[in-house]
Amino acid sequence: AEDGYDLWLRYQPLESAAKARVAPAVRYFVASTDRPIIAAAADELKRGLAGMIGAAPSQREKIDQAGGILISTDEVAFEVAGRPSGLGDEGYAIRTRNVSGKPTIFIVAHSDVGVLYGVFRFLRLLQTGQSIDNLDIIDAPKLKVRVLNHWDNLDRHVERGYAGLSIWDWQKLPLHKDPRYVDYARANASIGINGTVLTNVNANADILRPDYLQKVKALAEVFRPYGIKVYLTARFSAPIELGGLKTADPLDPAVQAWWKAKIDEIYTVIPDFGGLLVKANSEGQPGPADYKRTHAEGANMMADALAPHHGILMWRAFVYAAENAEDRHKQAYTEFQPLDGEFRDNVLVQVKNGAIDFQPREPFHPLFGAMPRTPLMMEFQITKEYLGFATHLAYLGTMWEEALQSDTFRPARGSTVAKVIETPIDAGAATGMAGVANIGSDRNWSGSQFDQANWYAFGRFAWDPDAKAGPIARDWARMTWGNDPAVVEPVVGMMMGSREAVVDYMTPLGLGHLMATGHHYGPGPWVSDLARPEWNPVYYHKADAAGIGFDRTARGSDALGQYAPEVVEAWGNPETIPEKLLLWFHHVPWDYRTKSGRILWDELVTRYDAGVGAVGKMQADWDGLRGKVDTARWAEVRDFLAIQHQEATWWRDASIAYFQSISKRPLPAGHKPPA
Ligand code: GCW
Repeated sequence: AEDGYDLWLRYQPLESAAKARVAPAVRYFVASTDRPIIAAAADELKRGLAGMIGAAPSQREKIDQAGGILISTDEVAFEVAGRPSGLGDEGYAIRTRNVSGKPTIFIVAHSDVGVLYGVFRFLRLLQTGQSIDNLDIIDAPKLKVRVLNHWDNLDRHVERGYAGLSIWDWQKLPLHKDPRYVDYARANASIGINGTVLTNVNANADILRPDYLQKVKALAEVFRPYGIKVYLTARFSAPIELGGLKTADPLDPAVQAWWKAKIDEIYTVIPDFGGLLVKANSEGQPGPADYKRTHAEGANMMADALAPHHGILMWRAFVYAAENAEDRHKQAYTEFQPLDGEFRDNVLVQVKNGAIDFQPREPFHPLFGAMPRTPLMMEFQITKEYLGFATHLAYLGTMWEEALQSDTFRPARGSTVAKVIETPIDAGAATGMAGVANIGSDRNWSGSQFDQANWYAFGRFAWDPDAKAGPIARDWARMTWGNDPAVVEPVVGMMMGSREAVVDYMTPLGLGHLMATGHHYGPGPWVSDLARPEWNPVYYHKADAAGIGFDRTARGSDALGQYAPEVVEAWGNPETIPEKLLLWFHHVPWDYRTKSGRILWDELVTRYDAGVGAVGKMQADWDGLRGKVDTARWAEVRDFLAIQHQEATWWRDASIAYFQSISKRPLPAGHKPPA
């Protein structure tokens, strides 16, 4: 059905010429399908080829004729495939080799899951219209832990979810396993995701109860053949809520014993359980600070209980406190940086890409590069909490590439955020990336057709943080909308400009956190009456008669001082900071001369106009695809773009009207006031 359910695994029939070329090369396969992961790989191969060339390959005992695909982890296969190196535990090689004169495609890896990834890669070649002659591909993930974070509550409400209820149907588990769980696992494995945290970081301790663990076990069984481990969130006060203890103090022996017993119990039920994710002392969550203990003391207590099982603990650095008057930008660094080197080996500190909160644009988080003795993992938000939920089209690949390619200058020039997270702090240390999922029980999974691209791109960046957003968009567009260049080019063009459009109509020139209160949908730059100062948009833009922007230089909050000296130097001066970050770090006069030659006020208005204009352009591009893609998906995208255009206009007009009441300046020539 043309409803988007199949995601990027649509396996549409190839054109007849391509079909004729490919078919003789993929007539049969050889694989040890008695192993569950290899069986899953073989199933996918059959499904994909049946869809694309109209015939599933048969299975044979050995390579004895032309047109074979050998799927293997065996030494002999490696011998023939030429012993490709650099595969690691999860990488793969795809190579064409002659076996007694018969051209054969080898998909080899050192592990079953590596083979599974290789098969998905092979299918991607066909899906994206590439040749499968003389293959010689080697690929391996650069990060070890590649996980989704579901902010899913046990009542199936998804915090910041815009795609319906949680797909985890706890009431019917463990006896009923929705077939969707398999498709979820396939989609994730196809992009290399190897773990999933099932529950919300604003955790409910009940997930750790024995009855829920049976349900988690059922999900783990579905995911195992796809190389996906389950993880859970742990509420720090669970020893009180579930264990009946008086305290959750991490240094209390009874608390330590409770966690040890609980974690042992989890591993009895789920032997390959991945580990725990904790949000502590942030936005009202309990944590070690309640007992005057540090984040390291809290994390280490749980990490010690996980270590004998090789489990990991992901401890979030997203903290800011109501009683703390320090610039919110600074708080995570202030609390965590001094703890560098104090965390156990199996702890990963999970850091959001920016220091505030998943804004359309933020500078990179100053913790990256600043904790060389602590494994830091990246946290991106796939769900678009601050970027127009599921209706606004915003491809996040460009945003993630921008964050990952930012130079931290720590320890030296070229130490990009990507390098920081890719480089283990010592041999064997963990590395990782987490993405807050945008998945729900909507038929199309993500709430819109184009939001599937963000799930897809997240997997690709978790596999390779040095990947580029453009080629990822192109692969996704081909797999999702077909290989016709008349479709691919406009779709990729729309995607690549889409996030900048959102920045322009919501928070141009380095503004941030101006969304309406609570739900974060639509403009609210005027809001100033919330109890906590750092929840009010006025705290972030600081517009006054003189100008606009948050002075975070040494003259102001000095959040800038948390970055390396090279960054401080470049960004400390309004003339040398990239203009897209200007108002994040500087309070600038309304008549400040910007790069375009316009004064700041005129430039601001021009940016808002550009954002709305870019959405109009996307609408026109999409109209041009009528009849070139299926009607159902086309119409949905058309409608969502209409919503986006209406709301981009709302953002622009409301923001300009509000800021004009402060700047008291005339609208620049060329700006059309609202009708
Ligand atoms: O982005 C903010 C959200 C909260 C979220 C929090 C966090 C899960 O508004 O809904 O809580 O961040 O990341 O912990």
